[in-house]
Amino acid sequence: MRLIGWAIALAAAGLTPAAAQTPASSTTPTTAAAPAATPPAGTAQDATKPDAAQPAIVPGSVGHMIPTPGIGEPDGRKGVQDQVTPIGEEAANFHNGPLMWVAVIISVFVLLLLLYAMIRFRRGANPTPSRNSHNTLIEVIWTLVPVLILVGIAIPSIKLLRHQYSPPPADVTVKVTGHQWYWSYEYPDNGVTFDSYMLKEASDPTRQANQRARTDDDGPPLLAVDERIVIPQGKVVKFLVTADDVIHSFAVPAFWIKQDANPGQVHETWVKVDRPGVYFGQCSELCGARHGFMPIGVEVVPPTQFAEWVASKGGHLKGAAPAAATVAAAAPATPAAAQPQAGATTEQPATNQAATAQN
Ligand SMILES: [Cu+2]
Repeated sequence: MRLIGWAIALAAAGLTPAAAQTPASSTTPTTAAAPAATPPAGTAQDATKPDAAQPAIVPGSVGHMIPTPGIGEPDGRKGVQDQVTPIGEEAANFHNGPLMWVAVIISVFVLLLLLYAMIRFRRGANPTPSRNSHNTLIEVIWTLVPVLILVGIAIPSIKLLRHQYSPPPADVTVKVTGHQWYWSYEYPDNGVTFDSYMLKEASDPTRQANQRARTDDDGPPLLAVDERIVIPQGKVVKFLVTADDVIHSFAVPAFWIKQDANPGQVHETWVKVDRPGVYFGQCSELCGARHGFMPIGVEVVPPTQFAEWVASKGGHLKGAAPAAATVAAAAPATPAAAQPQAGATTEQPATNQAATAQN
């Protein structure tokens, strides 16, 4: 009984600071209402981001393009997803062509060799075993042939790596930060920043009242997100990948990218997608309890629509002056409209802390 008492006291002591910190670190009192302090267990999404305050979602509009089944998402087919980047096409062709054939031929050859040895040299047919132990010619062959096969594989592999790691100059840069358990994205040249959470099912008991439920227009279950990365079609997009807590991994199979997101390090990967559409990925590093619930949604749109999307997020095109003066002038006129957007970013650490404390 005394032990249980101690356990309860310790648990209370451990929980109190986190609960006390939440309101203290909230900077905007208007949005730091009761829900921020006590999000229900199992909720990773920002409780202070009421969907009602955001513009209504129009399926098919930029940022909410309807995915094409079988493109950029798993559809039950075996093998790698259809690739939509030059690197992805080169890698998939190499994998599905030469590599696969080398693997199949070696496997069949070794199997036949085994069967031959089992039958030809079985004990029944060889009452007096052979005492041979060396054959120089065969030994030279079985050393040399694998070396030649490996060199044959290495040459195109290194060429592919060179293409992968010598990207053309970037048109758009996106900084990707992994958190337990959501992603945040920043377009440093465009002044756009947002967080991206998985959309929960309507039937999910952990979904909060202010969280939009997933629909089929958003994408498949466990892959659909509330805010997608939007990138321009046919442009070189550089992803700077990092994390703020543990190791995550930023992976989108249709782009052939899988980049570890390490705290304190910035890794780089890039894509150039010519086909407009929606492409899904997931965190691919076992990063904690809700590792399976931090999907990635990327939407590729024509450059003109990308510019519209950037403007709709309050950003500006690369090289253009930030619209700070316009925002400052507009802010006093519409304080109610400006507040939730500012709150959404400043409130984030408080909510993370609370959500993490729940685990
Ligand atoms: Cu992760």
